Amino acid sequence: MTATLRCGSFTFDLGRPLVMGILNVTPDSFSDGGRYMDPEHALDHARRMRDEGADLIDIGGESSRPGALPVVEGDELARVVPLVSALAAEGVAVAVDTRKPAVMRAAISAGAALINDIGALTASGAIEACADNEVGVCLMHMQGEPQTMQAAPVYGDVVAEVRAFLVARALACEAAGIARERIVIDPGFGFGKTLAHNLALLRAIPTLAATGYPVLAGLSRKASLGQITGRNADERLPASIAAALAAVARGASIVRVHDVRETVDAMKVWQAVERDSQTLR
Ligand code: 7PJ
Repeated sequence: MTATLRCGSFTFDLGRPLVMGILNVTPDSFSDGGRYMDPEHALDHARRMRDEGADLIDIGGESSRPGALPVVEGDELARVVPLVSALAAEGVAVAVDTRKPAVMRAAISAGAALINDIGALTASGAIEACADNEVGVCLMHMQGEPQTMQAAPVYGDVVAEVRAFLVARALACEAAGIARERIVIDPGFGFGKTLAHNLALLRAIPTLAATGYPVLAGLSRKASLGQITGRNADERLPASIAAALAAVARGASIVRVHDVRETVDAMKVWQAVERDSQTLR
């Protein structure tokens, strides 16, 4: 029997890697800012990712790219909630990328299956917003705040610090009544981390997975891949696929990606080689 992830009305079997498709409805995200501000365009893109095999669609109304400015609550609600309602009504498992308890509550009422918080539910009232219902939660590590986090990230032992933070947050969620099967952890690649920190965390995914919580890896198009390859954000698809494969090969359960079709193909090949060799005919 394999592990499962419960989020809202969905139960995911973690015996194969899940693919989360990114839908940024922000004017300023680093690789696709401004492209999906029109709700019909955003819905089309979400439906395309679903049709391409995304298990979850992650909707974000506040950019968290390095240097990004905060968004006022009303704007974030107006961007995100109508999309959550529309997609949830179509049976899509919707994640909402937010740090604000009011947005969490509205998103959950609109049918969101998972709250994906780059602040790991540290805002006052965030854990409570998620606790008294069945939503899943993704707890991400970040050092500092988006506006300044890439200035000079410093760690003694990056893996130990990130792991300890994530376990502490997960236990705080469990203490508030969020069942273990509803919790995902994420080292937060690029959030207050140098390339060396990101590589150390990627290599340490087995250590993170050993906590028993499923691990989400978000490396798609990120700056570290640009540092390695010398490519701009819109030329980082091969690098992103390599990173996603490196993550699942080390035990990541979910990959958060812009390019769903290509990533799903890569996951299928990996799955066939690694896991399905007995059952394929
Ligand atoms: C992540 C995220 C990530 C989780 C962003 C980007 C920046 N949520 N939201 N993990 N990244 N859980 O997509 O490059 O890595 S926004």
